Amino acid sequence: MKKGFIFDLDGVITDTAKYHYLAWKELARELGIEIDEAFNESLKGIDRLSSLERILRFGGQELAYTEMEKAALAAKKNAQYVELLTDLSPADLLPGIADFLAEAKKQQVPCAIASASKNAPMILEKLGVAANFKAIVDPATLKKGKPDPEIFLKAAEAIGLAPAEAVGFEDAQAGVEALNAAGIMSVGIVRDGNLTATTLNVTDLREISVTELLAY
Ligand code: B16
Ligand code: MG
Repeated sequence: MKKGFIFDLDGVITDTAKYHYLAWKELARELGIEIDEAFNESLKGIDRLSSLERILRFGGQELAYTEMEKAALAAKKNAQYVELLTDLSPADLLPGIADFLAEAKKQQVPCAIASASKNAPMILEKLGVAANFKAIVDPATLKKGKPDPEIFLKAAEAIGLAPAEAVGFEDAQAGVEALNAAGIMSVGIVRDGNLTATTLNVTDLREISVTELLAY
């Protein structure tokens, strides 16, 4: 029997990956690096600075910038990303999320957010679902990002659950690996592409109910 849910944010609750992509693409272009959507897939679930480092490596520029310069480049990308989120609203929740969260609340099932995004609290406010989460793990407190299990273990602990009592939702392979390493059941949200090593995959949360998942 499961007792609570842990959600990734980007690609599970809302689709902000397209805005991350636009902001990274513009920054990369300024640095003389061209990235495409296929490359962008490898950035999903990866924290901001690590994403920048992957882009620099991809462009053969991994040694071109100091730590301070990299921090400034990451901040520049984030300013552009945040601007692209100006009009984010409850209409941007992915299909099935609003009903699923409402049902979890009705059944008093605790929910947590385990996102690599430092913008998560602001995004959840704009989406109108911040009050549905009992805990949001602060990614600034993590020693390691996904695929390390730390973020999901902290999320389970924050809602008072053992890993085996939680269900995690992820859209990125790095996140699925983190869930598996944490010993938390994984539900893959798969729209395009594929996720492997999940307990089950769905296109969106209209395909599975709170009650069905709690019975696992
Ligand atoms: P920020 P998730 C991740 O969110 C994104 O998938 C990833 O592309 C992004 O770089 C990362 O958050 C950090 O986001 O720059 O807003 O702190 O999928 O873990 O919810
Ligand atoms: Mg994600």
